[in-house]
Amino acid sequence: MTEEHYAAGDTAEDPPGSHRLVIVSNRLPVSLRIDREQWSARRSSGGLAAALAGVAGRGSSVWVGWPGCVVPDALKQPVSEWMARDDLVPVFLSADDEELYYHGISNQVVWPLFHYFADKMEFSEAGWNAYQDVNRRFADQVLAIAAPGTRVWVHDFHLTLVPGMLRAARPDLQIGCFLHIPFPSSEIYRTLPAREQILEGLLGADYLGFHTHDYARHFRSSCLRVLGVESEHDAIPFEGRRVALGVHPIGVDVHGFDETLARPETRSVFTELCRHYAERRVILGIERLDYTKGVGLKLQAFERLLERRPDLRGEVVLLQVIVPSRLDNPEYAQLKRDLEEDIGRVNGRFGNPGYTPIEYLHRSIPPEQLASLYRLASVCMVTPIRDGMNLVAQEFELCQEERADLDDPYRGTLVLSEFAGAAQVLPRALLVNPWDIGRTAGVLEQTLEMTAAERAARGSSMAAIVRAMDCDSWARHFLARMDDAVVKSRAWFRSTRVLQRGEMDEVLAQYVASDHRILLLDYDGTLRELMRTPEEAAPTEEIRGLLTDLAADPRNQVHIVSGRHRDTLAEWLGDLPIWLSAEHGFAWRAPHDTWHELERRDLDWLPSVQERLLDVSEEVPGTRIERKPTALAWHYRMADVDYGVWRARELHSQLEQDLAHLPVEIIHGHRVIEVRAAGVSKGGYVGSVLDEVDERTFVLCMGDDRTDRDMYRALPPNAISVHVGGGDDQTRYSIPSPAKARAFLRELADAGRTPAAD
Ligand code: GDG
Repeated sequence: MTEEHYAAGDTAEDPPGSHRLVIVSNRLPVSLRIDREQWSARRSSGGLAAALAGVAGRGSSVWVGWPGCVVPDALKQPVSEWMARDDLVPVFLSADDEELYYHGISNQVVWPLFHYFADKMEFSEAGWNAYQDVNRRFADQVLAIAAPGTRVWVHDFHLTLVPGMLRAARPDLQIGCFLHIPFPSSEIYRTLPAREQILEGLLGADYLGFHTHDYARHFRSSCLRVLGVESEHDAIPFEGRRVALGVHPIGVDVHGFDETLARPETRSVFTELCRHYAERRVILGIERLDYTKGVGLKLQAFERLLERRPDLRGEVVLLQVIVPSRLDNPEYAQLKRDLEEDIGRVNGRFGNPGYTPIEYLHRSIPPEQLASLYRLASVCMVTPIRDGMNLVAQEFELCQEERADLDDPYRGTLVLSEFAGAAQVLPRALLVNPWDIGRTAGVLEQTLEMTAAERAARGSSMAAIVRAMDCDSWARHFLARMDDAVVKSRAWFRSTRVLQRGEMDEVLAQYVASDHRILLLDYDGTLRELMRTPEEAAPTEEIRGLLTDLAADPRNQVHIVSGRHRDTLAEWLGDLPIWLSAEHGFAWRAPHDTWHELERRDLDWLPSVQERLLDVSEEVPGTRIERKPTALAWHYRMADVDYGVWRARELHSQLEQDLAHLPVEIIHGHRVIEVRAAGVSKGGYVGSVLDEVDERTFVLCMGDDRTDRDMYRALPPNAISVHVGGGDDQTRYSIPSPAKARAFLRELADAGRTPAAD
């Protein structure tokens, strides 16, 4: 067994925050160009590069990413060396990688699905293999350079598997991950073929950041519905770690925009634009060519405005900039054609010599022009169908700031889709549902007629927000919260008492040294994962082999101590040389022997409770009753996860009240509520097994739910008790999952066989 089985996360001794930072994103902040044997690179400004400039101090951080083009083998080494001077570490992708990992999965599966365009998802096995492979290469590159305890910050949807890969290889790393796009509702998310892998990949992080609370909430509910992992509002316990969640709406490069606006070139561009549009009011649209951006709906709303208000024809212009993007994808090329057709239609209907209602640019514009247009526009229309944040909305408010003067008749307003993350940080924008064309047109009318005082009040408050939440403070806050999360996670990890390698070695030494060992093992949730139906949890060959090997050692007595019906245990495990205790200790048998029972109890209550539970199972789909000689169990593991928990809590408290006078005990276990005859418990069985043992006997007891606490209470002080899964502090140690519990037992079985044991 390897270290990771036990030591998931607590090995770095250095305090968080004192390490180099490794930034990992699909693209490096430079674009490389190769021309025969020559190469050149252009630094990207704005975006992530600007956000991280403050935290990624020179020499104290490195950036791992794709340089943006295929680099011939002969140039890889010199390019790497050349980039290393700027703390950049390239991950080289082939043309096939670009096609499959980047276009295939990132852009044609994750991007559409996470923006709620499930019908555009095009999943392929080949694409998924490439996505995993490229994520692995990014992770390997990080592993090659990260010193112990390094902080690693992974960005975005291209690299969702990287946190998990890093965690598996290096529990010491402090891993943060930020998703720049929305996280969709679990109803959408669960259509993704690789849904488990992506969640598990992201859950490799110590700290996971989203733009809005909604996205974090959707992530939690996907973890619950897809992985069955329950969470708190700010954290998800996963495989013995605590993955913290944070909400960090990204901001814009305030400093960069201030500088651009102050430049003389920008001022002259602005003056020229003012002169050109002196007679007209400009409604501005700036977006990358993408179906998520809702440009088609925006054009319709503008068309509706001109239909309704002939007086505005000739007076307002929609200036729409569409930045070329992904044009090698036929869908994007088609989108471009569709938009151009719409633009042609509107211009044909309402244009005149000297007046073109929609002015359209299909290209990127220089920063001076961008800032000047933001400053000039009377309205900025940002109406995406879905958008993680949308920086254009914030940039517009920032550049309008100097128009705070009430007398300025041009102070612009922001019309913003409620489906952009930006709507949550700019609540004083005029929020619209972009699908509602009529109302969006109405809001445009309203904004064109709004008083200067109202425009100024709305604008100033939003500009102040944008200034305060700039991208530099976003990065600093993220890292500061990530440091806190690592500290908390480590404290939590210690409190979970997850069995560490050193402790495991002590347990092994005691086991090997003992001539008499008693192993008391619960079955469901301990040896075997909880399955959707109780029947599906039949023992695997691995489990049967494990129990056989443990029982083969004459020094061992192996007991399965379960709440299951005796017939099930006999059918599944009756042929093995082990003891079986069924029905929570009511029935038991020695290896290959007949069953013994406790004295019959007062069971008059059984029929009425059964009726009661039957009523509830008829009402709650996916629940069922299991009848045992002295108990009744209501199982809800197949019910809807949320609804099942809700009804179970209600049932539990009602039964406690109504059955208080009867000789019963009510136990809420793992997705089961059990009503059983009082005085029957696993503790009674364990007590009788341990009646005559002395302190030299090695006693190991493993369980996973509350019914197992009765066993722990009956143990002698030197016994080794182990809780499997999260959330119980009644045992000496814990192990995160049944798979790891089996690995632990396998190590015992194998150690018992080594010559040292003889
Ligand atoms: C993803 C998420 C999230 C645009 N045209 C020109 C130009 N731009 C600049 C804008 C702005 C940026 O590009 C676009 O940012 P967005 O936020 O609108 O959108 P995505 O690129 O889709 O980004 C998004 C973002 O990540 C950050 O987390 O907000 O939701 O999808 O800064 O100014 N810049 C120049 N010329 C142009 O023509 N110079």
